Parts: sequence; C-alpha cells; structure tokens
Amino acid sequence: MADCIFCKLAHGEIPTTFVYEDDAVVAFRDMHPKAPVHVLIVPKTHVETIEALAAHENGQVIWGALLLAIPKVAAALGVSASGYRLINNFGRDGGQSVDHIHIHLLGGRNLGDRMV
Ligand code: DGP
Repeated sequence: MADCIFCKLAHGEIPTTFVYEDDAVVAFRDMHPKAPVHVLIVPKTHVETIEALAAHENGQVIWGALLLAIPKVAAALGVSASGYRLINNFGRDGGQSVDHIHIHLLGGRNLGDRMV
C-alpha cells in the first residue's frame, strides 16, 4: 500500500536491516525499543487489521507464516533459550499505531509477569 510505512520497510523502499526474511515475512528492529531485543515481525502483504486478516482470502497463510517465523526470528536474535514475549496491539484501545498487522517480539532481559 502506497503510504504504509511497514510496506515501504518490508519491500525495501525505505532501507532497513532485516533480522529475518522469508518469502512472506520480514522482521526488523522497532525504532522505539522497549527491551534489549525488540523486533517487529511483519507480513509482506498489506493487511490493516486482524478483522481484515480473518476476511482475507489468504488470511490463514499470512498468519501462519507470521507464527512460523517466530522461532526463526528468536533464534536469529539469540533468545530461543532465554525466552521472549510476543505482543499484538489491535485497534485504538489495543494501542495499534501502524495499520499493518505485526507481532512484537521482546526479550534480552527478564520481562517480569506484568501483562499491562
Ligand atoms: P503498534 O503500536 O503495535 O502499532 O507498534 C508499532 C511500532 O512500530 C512502534 O513500536 C514503533 C514502530 N515503528 C513505527 N514506525 C517505524 C519505522 O519507521 N521503523 C521502525 N523500525 N519501527 C517503526
């Protein structure tokens, strides 16, 4: 999508370093990291919301590709053994600020047990 920042990053229109890439997914470091490791796992396909994903003809494939990328991203970042947290922000109250679905992966320190 023309003015989507994550589309531009995922498709190389804005240079960034991918910590992981496959046919369907990229991962890059969050510009406002909340932990020593904080990356965004992003589908190359533009899908704005989880509702749009559920209605998308390839929604299962897109979501599956995101989920299956998680252990590969964790391994690339060296946090498979130490552990990590995944966060999804959906919609206004969920804190979604970029309308292109993504998964946050955070680690590199003990993140404690607070959910919010
Ligand atoms: P969310 O609130 O779940 O929509 O998170 C969006 C995240 O994306 C937020 O933590 C900041 C990050 N972000 C926004 N724009 C850019 C960018 O241009 N580059 C990078 N690396 N991260 C970005």
